[in-house]
Amino acid sequence: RPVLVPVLGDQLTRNLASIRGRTKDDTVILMMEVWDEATYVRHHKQKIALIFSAMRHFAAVLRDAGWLVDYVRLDDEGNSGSFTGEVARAVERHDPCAIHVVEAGEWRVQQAIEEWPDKFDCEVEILPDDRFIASIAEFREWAEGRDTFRMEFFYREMRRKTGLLMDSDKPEGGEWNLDKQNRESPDDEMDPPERAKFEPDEMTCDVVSLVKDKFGDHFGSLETFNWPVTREEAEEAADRFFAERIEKFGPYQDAMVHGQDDLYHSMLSTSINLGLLDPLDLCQRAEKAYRDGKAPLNSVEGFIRQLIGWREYVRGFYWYFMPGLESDNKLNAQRGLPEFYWTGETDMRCMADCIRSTRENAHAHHIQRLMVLGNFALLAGINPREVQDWYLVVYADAYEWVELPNVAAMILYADGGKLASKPYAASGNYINKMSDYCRECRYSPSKKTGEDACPFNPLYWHFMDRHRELLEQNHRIGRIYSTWDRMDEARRQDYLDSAEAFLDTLTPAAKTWARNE
Ligand code: FAD
Ligand code: DLZ
Ligand code: SF4
Repeated sequence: RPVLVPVLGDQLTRNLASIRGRTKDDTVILMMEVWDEATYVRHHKQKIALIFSAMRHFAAVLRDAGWLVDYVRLDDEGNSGSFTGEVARAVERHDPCAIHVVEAGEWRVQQAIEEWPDKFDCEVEILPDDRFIASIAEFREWAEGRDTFRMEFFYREMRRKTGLLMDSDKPEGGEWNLDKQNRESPDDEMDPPERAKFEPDEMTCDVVSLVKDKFGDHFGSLETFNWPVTREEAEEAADRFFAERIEKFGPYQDAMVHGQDDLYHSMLSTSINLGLLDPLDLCQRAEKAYRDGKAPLNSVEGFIRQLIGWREYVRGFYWYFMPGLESDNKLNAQRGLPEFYWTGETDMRCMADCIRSTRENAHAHHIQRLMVLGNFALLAGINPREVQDWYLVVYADAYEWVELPNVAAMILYADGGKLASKPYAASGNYINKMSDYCRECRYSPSKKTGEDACPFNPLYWHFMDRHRELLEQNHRIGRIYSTWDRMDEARRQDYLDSAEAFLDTLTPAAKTWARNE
């Protein structure tokens, strides 16, 4: 009797704990395209196409290497539509002596897996996902007993654990975090080379047709699909990043330019999250670029911090605070998500460009997600559930374990400050400094109130005013209230009225954009 090894759509590596060490003659690998996963939110069309195509390519690689892969396609007859239903059918087919599965990335799926031992008449072993540097238990140990959970301290632990950028027990260059050097505004020096793009092959074209047929009314375009779908392609994308863009990754990390969607970012998150690339290996390659004199320390430290700092930290944070994180709403934000998040039809040039990139590429870079799209949702008081759904739908790299902490805790402060020491609230001034968006915007970032004022300006003060009780006590933001109090009453009222007038123009989106009824 074989061992059945279910491999989920974001576990696409031969180094997976459940595959590694197994022999081919007593193993059946099960991969499942299931309706439940494809529709629990109405994912961007490119996201579904990417996951199905990467799954099919991975299955082909395993088969070529001699593994027995039982692959269930979405439109196969009898497909039950769920992971548990498909494992049940596979148990019937193969009569396994055991099921070995790596823990799921997401709470929802893990809950289902934890029921398998009671459901199936064989041993079920759930293995830790050791593609992460810190295990869930390790994060828990670090977090227990703390009331604030700053990424910075966790990151230092990860630097020590991995030995990345260490000079014996000290950080390379003397400082742990060089973020201060990574805030250049866009300028004429910028000339980012194009990232590696991949023409869909026959297998991807088949999947694209399937997605058009079954999910044609989901958000986003498919025509622009060019993601890496195999390990080889993902490695090529990484090679190009290390050869051509890492040097300037750091300085321009927070810059935004209209119509330029990648800049110096790696664009590797989809491949890393699927399992096509190993994050530790990428960090070691980044460090090598620094040691070989090919990239400056601020770029390399910045890249490594995103991966062994932020990425590991949000994953630990997710599992530490689930369930519960998904329903936190400390700021009691109740407004519906505006329709323009789906259509891009807004005069706010920054928002329109970030939404265009999101629609065309199923991607927007970090500062667009944080300081444009996220900042707006925070200031306008959009309810966290709708914002969470939006981010989960629209990005090809979105899985709840990484999306939810970034949305609920980082941008919306819905957790009341467990993750961030203060809300990331900013007026139009920040976007004007870090981008070229404002130059041709119908609004003016220097106008504070009135119809032509950048909406971020009055919204900023409206936000500060309505959350005064909570935020005034925060030593990192509390001082802002002395500026507010120094304004005369009429000026303050002007800000509040302008914000209200703008908020009144927002049309809430139909909920059916994100979830099937
Ligand atoms: P780069 O800028 O090249 O960064 C390198 C890598 O660092 C990324 O590939 C990613 O793996 C990692 N990374 C960077 N920042 C973060 C972060 N804050 N959290 C976790 N990993 C990080 N990333 C996702 O992978 N999936 C998501 O669903 C997701 N949702 C986000 C939602 C919001 C509101 C915000 C502010 C950020 C979100 N991020 C998410 C993080 C980040 O925006 C993306 O990882 C990044 O834009 C991907 O592009 P890149 O590969 O070019 O990243
Ligand atoms: C996101 C996604 C989609 C759209 N479809 C599938 C699928 O049909 N089969 C599958 O194995 N995985 C899919 N995924 C990714 C899963 O949602 C992901 O593996 C879990 O979220 C991990 O907990
Ligand atoms: Fe965005 Fe305001 Fe600048 Fe327009 S003026 S692009 S709305 S920040």
